[in-house]
Amino acid sequence: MNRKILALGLMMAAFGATAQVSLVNPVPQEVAITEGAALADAPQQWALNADAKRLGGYVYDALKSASPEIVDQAPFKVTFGVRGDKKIAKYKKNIPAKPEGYFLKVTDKEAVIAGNDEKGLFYGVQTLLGLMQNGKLEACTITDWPDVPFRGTVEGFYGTPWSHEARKSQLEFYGRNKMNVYIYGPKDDPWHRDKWREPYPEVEANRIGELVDVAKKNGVNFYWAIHPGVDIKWNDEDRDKLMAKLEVMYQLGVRSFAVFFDDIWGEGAQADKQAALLNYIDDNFVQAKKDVAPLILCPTEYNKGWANEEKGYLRTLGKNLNKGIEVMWTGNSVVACIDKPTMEWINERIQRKGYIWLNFPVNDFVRDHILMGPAYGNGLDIAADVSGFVSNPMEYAETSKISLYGIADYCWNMEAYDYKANWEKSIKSILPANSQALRVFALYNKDLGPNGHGFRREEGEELQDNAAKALNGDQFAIAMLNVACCELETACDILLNDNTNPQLVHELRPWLLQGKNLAEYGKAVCTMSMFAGIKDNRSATSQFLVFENLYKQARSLQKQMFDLENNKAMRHPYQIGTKLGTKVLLPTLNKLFAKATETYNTVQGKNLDTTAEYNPYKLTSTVAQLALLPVKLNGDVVEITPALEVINWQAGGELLLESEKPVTFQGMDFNFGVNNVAKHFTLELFVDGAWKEVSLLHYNETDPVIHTGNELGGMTATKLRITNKSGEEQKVYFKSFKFVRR
Ligand code: LOG
Repeated sequence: MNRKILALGLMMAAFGATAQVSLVNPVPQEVAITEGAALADAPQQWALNADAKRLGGYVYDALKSASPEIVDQAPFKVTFGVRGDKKIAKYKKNIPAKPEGYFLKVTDKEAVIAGNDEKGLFYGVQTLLGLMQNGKLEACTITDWPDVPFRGTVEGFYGTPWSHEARKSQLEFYGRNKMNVYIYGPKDDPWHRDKWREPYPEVEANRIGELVDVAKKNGVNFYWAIHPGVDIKWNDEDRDKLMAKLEVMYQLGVRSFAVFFDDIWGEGAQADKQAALLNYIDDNFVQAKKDVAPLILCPTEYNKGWANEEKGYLRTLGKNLNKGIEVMWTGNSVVACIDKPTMEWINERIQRKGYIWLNFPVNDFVRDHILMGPAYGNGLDIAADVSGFVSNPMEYAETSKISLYGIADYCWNMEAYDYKANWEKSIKSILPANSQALRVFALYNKDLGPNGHGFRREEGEELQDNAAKALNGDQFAIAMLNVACCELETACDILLNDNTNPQLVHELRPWLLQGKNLAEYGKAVCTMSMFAGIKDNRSATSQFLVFENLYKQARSLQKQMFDLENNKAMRHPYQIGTKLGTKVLLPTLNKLFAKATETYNTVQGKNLDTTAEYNPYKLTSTVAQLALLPVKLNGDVVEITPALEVINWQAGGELLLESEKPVTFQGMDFNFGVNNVAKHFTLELFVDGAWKEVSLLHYNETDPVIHTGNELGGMTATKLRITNKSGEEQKVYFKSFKFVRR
């Protein structure tokens, strides 16, 4: 076991859960609890003691805005400074010589915070505040520094960008949890991507200026990212436009920049051109200004799965890019945990340490799920192999904090990272007033469900045992599943009425309502399971809670869940569904439903329908990126979940959709995000044992939507396939696919 963890382990053993230091996030590197010193009430008043030059600036503000009153003669003295300051001169040797490091000493009479640099001092202040979270304080010394130099988030998802308020709240959260990077790059901010050449309108511009200020106050570097690759021309005109836009952003106060080339192909995707542009910005802007942070590049081949070794895109970047420029990396695939081998692989190619863009807890490819689980699975041994580590969160900013709390801890003190302990702490810190309810609810919102990236998370392990036994008819296990459903319902109701974190409740609301449906469904199914095989001796008139009524109730709840998923006001416009408990609870309940109904049918000689969740459609594809996309049913509309990245559809590659029963078609359209692409694909329906081609067309030259010819209406088939018949690879998006059945 590592020395640091051991030290912490002993300390925890001695002081149990009350150890004040266990409240601090991220877990500090080195902690010593002063022996024999008991817990004291945290002082209500502080006397500040520092060199004159420290009595101003963001660290001073952070100290002043903390709850203790600042009183000159207060008995509790807080001495603070940065290496070299007179007031902390005698602690010089205690300060770790590491960027952003600090030394903190707490006794019953005073606290000393000595930063290796100003940021270190800021983090020392955060630790002191963290230590006093529940009104107590105990004597200890802490020596602390971050493992990863750049830690934070990239607002880089598709979907509704975060609100201004949400961003400010994030920046404060990063400050408290010692994250120092926020990269602004929401895909659906027009001035980031589609209108990258144009300046922001005044209102938006002012907001960015304000965010820069809030970031500074919280020790966060605000990076603004530009995404020019969709339509950039590699000429002087576009280069100058890009430089002009950066200059406008500089005037707003931005001092850190990133350039993104993800999810594009063609002209914009050339490594040598990208490197030349980045170098130009570096030489003529970053170096010239002198107060601008090193540039960050998000490459087009940003994960190993997409790296084309023959064409050598990544090696060209590695060779050509100026040394100081950072290169982002999402790992072995778009959505992946990061490990040592992937770092070794990429670092060798880009000739620098990769800057991690972790696609978690982002849910833009599984918008029917909200993700409240822990951040786990990344190697605990990669601190020295990464130059930075940022997480791409969900459009649900407040809910994302649950996982981000873990990212902060992981990046700060990797080897000591305990994701389970961190998650428990996180839940408590995000909703202290109703943390138990939040915890219960979050248990059912961890996994992503089946998805195009095949990325899954643990969920429902605590139910596994009872779930298996319940399916074997164990009555106690069924009762325990029933208890779990009661708990879920109670948690949903409590949270729906929570007024301590309205933003969180607002984000969770569709899932809370669905959680209540799921819980009620579970209760009905568990009761059905109890009644299925027994004889009810009550007189007929007093029997209402009998199997068949419970069966009707369960059916009704299945429908209510479905209706809620398709409720226009509630569903995400882009991807249907509001799902939870999909890993263990819901599938177990569906199996129990079928089983209880079968038992009842056998015992009573009835013929009730036993299917719980029915999806008669199956998708398969020889195009790897399409093979895992879920198919969704919405009344008579059948949709394939969209993909967000560039699809490399190989020559002859096909997408096959099969139905259990023959389908009579009313209409169909799909969108591959490219004009005039219909001619490269064929659509065929399997009718009466043979494939029949259906014509494809665009209504006009500038509309990427592909429509089918009139002959489709009324055709009946059991399967359909779309094939790339062009003889060469087609690069397309998979923005939508749907058909309507009669
Ligand atoms: C995008 C990102 C998106 C994420 C997850 C990168 C570098 N780019 O497939 O904007 O949020 O995957 O869907 C991406 O990850 N493309």
